[in-house]
Amino acid sequence: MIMKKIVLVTGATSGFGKAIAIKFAVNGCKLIITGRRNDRLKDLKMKLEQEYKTEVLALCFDVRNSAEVEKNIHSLPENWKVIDVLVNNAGLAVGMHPVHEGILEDWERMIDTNMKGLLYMTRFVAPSMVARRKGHIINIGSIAGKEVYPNGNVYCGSKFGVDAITRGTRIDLVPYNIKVTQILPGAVNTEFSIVRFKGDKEKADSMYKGFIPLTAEDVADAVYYVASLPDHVNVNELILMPTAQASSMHFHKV
Ligand code: NDP
Ligand code: 8X3
Repeated sequence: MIMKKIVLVTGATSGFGKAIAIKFAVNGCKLIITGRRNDRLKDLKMKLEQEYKTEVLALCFDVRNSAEVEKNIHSLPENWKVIDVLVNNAGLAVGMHPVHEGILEDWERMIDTNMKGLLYMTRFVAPSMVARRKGHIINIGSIAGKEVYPNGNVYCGSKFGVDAITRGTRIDLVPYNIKVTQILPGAVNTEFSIVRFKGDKEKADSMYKGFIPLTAEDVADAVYYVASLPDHVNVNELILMPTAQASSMHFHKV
């Protein structure tokens, strides 16, 4: 079924965001793709336009900068202003230390990106949805937003924050017919762990040894599923795990 919607995906330069953009493009949507790495945005825009014959607007900005978020959303061209689906995906984990050894700069990056960035995007996109009484906000949380694990302290805190913000957003926007969904994946092998371990690819790869993690495409399928339901149906939250992962800390590894 062709879905004629305008979908904005943050963090589309890698991992889930890129897979989500492709999934919606394949299904006929117009895409607004965002991220900080402009070369990757340009490559993805070209791919989506050429392979899937869809229209794409690429916006390069940092979600942590509220002025940049406001400027980019408020200066959208007329034919891109009606955002039907906002996917708040941009996010990261940086560092993995016990709290007494935590690196303050890492904490700021996680909290500013995962919580404040998501809030800024919502703050500037939602008013047009409210005015139209229509729209869908899909936040990418994590199993780390339901269960804490050793040395996950601040990342988990930021995702518990996403969980609370998502629930609060749903309550605030229910009078305006706006759907609010949280997708909470378990382990997915993207650039996530490379960022977490600051470029140590060996350490990143070791996280996914001995079991089959989810792929970014599995997450994109779930996001597309919740976005394609009838107008009167909303998925509040969807926890998506590898079959070999029972909880944040319980893996069946062979
Ligand atoms: P990736 O590292 O592959 O992608 C992260 C994306 O976020 C990139 O496109 C990056 O773009 C963007 N991003 C990061 N910081 C900023 C910023 N300040 N401004 C704008 N964009 C930013 O990771 P994943 O695809 O795996 O992660 C996507 C989301 O899923 C994150 O919120 C993560 O917490 C969550 N998640 C990941 C899981 C996993 O196991 N991989 C499991 C559960 C949830 P750029 O660098 O170009 O700005
Ligand atoms: C990413 C999954 O378990 O590494 O959100 O925190 S986990």
